Amino acid sequence: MGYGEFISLINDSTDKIREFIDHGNSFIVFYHIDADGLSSGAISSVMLLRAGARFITRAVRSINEILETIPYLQSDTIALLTDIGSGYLSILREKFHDKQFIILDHHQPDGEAEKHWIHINPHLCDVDGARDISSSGITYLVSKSISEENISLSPIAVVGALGDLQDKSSEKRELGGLNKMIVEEAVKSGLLKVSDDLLFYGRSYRPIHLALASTTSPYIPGISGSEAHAVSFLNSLKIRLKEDDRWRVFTELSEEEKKIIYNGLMKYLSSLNFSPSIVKELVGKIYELTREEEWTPLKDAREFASLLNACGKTGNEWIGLAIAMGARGEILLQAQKILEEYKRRLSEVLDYLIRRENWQELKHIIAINGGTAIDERMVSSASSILSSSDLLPEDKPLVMLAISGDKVKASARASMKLIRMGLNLGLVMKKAADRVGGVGGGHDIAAGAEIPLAKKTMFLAEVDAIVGEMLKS
Ligand SMILES: [Mn+2]
Repeated sequence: MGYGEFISLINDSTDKIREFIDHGNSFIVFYHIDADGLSSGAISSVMLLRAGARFITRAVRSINEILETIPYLQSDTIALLTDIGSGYLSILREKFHDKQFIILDHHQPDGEAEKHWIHINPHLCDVDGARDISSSGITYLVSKSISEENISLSPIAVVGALGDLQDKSSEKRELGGLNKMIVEEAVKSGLLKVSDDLLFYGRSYRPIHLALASTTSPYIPGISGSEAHAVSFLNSLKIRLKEDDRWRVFTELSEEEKKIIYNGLMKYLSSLNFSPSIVKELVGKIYELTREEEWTPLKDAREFASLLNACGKTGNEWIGLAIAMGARGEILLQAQKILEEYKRRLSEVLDYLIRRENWQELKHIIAINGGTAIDERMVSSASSILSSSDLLPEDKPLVMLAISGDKVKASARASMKLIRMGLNLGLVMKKAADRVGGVGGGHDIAAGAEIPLAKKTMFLAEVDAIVGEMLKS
């Protein structure tokens, strides 16, 4: 079991997908609203478009939207699920066993697919779906297997993987596993450039202090989100912010100046009693899309991902989908506005969170009860950022809750240390949600759930108990 088997699984499905297309079946592409989901949706759409298939697309926040839509589809319509689906195989089988599904997903599978469905998931071949490949990577490999011209989509697969933070567990913020293979394909085709540097946000086009203030991965308390603090920090290091009348950008700094900033951040963090080691997360691989303009957030694959995420999480999925499919011009300007606004709101949420007003330390987990103060669609990004800060203990996973209507949205994150100790958050969220009449699942390191509001306290108690149980064994 491994990469070879997984690639065969993909190749074996190609003929069947091609048959559906040739046979005139139409498709509905469901895709999840985060960066990996939008990238997967875009790759599937371009693939179907190029193959001359009839299709429509539909962004979804949760499995419920899919369950509600399927009964209204025409009988010859194939449901193509990307970045969602594997975690809900039993529900899908129970309700729609005679429908035709194609599921391209890297979340931990729950049960098995029907024999006549196409289910492509790395976990089926013992490939690590949390780190080695994303849904956009899977969708890309399928699209390439359908037609070689789809190699042009390889950078979008890289964007999706970075959107899911699949570089996070490596020392040098580098994509590994099958992701690395896709990176190499993209580089060979002249579509991607990889280099080593400090990962500041907007490094090639934002004034240095803004680049520093906009960097949230890793999260630097006091500086991330605060322009004024970023300016005074850089001034204290005597870094020149301007060249004549023009703001300098990060890529213009000398190696010496970069070193001064790096060491300055370490000192700054220790002075606040934070671990200086999180600065190490600033050093890593830069993935640049060679065909994009220098001054746009599409140049840097991580920023491309945050732009897609911002579109997806603000009800502007179609803009994100269009950008990932290749639209530029006016649409890109709109997307950039959405991104700026989203970043502003996210930093407000983080400001609120780091005041620790609603933090609760249970026996085995840290619970943050965001109530209605946190937009339910920001929970996932906020918990990712918090988990890359030094604000959380390494030996307890984070579970963040936000209320939306009569439902609670939960998002959980764990450290690599906990994963090595045997924690599997996907399983934890699934079990705990099951016990309170909700749905949940995901990856070992990052997972989520949606549960009834009335069961909030019970849910946290269940999560706490299951985590304790899992770490004990
Ligand atoms: Mn994903």
